[in-house]
Amino acid sequence: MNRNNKVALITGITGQDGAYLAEYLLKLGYEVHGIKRRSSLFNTERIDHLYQDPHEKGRRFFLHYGDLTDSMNLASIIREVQPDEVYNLGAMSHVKVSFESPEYTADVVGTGALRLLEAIRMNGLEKKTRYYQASTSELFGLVQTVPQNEKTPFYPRSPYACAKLYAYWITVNYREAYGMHCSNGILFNHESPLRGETFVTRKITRSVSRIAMGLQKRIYLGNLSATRDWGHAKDYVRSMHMILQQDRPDDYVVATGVTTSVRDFARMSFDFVGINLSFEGEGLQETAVVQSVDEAKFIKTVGEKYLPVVRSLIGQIVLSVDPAYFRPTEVQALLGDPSKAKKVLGWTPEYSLSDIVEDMMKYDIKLMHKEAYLKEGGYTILNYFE
Ligand code: NDP
Ligand code: GDR
Repeated sequence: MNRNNKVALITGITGQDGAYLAEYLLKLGYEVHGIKRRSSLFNTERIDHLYQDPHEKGRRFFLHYGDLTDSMNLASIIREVQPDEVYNLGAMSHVKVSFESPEYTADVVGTGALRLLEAIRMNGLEKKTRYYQASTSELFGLVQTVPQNEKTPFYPRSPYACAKLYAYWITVNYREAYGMHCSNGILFNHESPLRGETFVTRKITRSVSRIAMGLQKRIYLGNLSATRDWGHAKDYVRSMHMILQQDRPDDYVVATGVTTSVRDFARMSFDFVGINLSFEGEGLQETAVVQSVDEAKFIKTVGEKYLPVVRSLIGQIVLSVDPAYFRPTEVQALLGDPSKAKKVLGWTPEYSLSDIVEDMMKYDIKLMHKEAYLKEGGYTILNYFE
């Protein structure tokens, strides 16, 4: 290993943020180590472009098998890597799923943070290693003030958020008890083409692209009135790095200061391809019907070939509400106040919400062109059992 560079260890490196952060740190000259879980299928698609052949000289990217539920494994990786910076991004990160797997979520998200902090401490690295905890706007839950900043009281609304609450406080506690450089980034929702397919923004941009090409008829969503402060993951991983470069460890809200409803995110995504929607009805009966099509915009973004598809959508319902996607307790509205991050870190987001929609829609349209092409060529997903 080349020890002239700073060394970072990232848990959750195969996820959205892990992939962007790894790429960012490698560009800064870091040696980057990541922990990936063993899985029966490949799970490194987001970081395959960073892979370096183990036989190459000057290699700066390393993956280790591991899991946040396994303290011995974490301790031995920390001992081997001797990281200058640890970014704890690993998590069972889906809020709705956490209601179905609450104990596992608590173990990975809550106790997982403790295991990692202890692994640093027990290896005698508490003065060397800086620790970043991926905290979340979900901590604000049933919001007590608008907008939310570092002083806003927490009120978690899901097993996921309760587990993140423990992780937040154990990070603060290790800072105060052992003088460790431990910080929380309280990041509001951030999205990108690498966002997991079951989070609402990516579900929408994928579905809109599929509907525009006749691959899907309708999208079913849950609470359309929920509002989120959405930023771009690329902007947000920069803030993680900035937080660990401060002389003093601290906690920061990272947000854009703009909030938008799920309904409006869907409207913007359809609008990107020239499909104008009108929302009708209320609550579980709410639907979105295609009102008109801007054909020039559609041709520019999707292609002339699919004009017959989009023309046939006029007057059709393309979005409905399905109660299956509602949560037992919901976080209805989030709006962050990033003043401290702006002032102390000098962080500002570069992407607006329409830039994010554009980035995600362009990516998903390309992806669905591939799917449509394969379908037209008579190819379907390979079936092992044929
Ligand atoms: P993803 O869901 O995309 O990635 C989660 C990562 O954690 C994946 O690499 C996953 O591995 C890994 N992971 C899951 N379980 C374990 C485990 N038991 N042991 C080790 N690793 C595990 O999340 P994001 O990239 O979006 O988010 C990164 C972090 O930031 C998470 O902690 C999330 O809770 C938090 N966060 C995210 C926000 C967002 O808007 N994206 C906002 C605020 C906080 P695998 O690929 O194998 O599943
Ligand atoms: P969130 O993100 O719960 O904020 O957590 P998600 O995209 O799942 O939900 C955002 C809002 O959209 C509503 N919604 C739907 N959500 C999903 N997933 N699917 C649907 O069909 C749907 N319809 C409406 C939800 O009810 C919610 O109000 C994300 C995760 O990345 C967390 O790990 C992170 O901590 C927070 O963001 C900040």
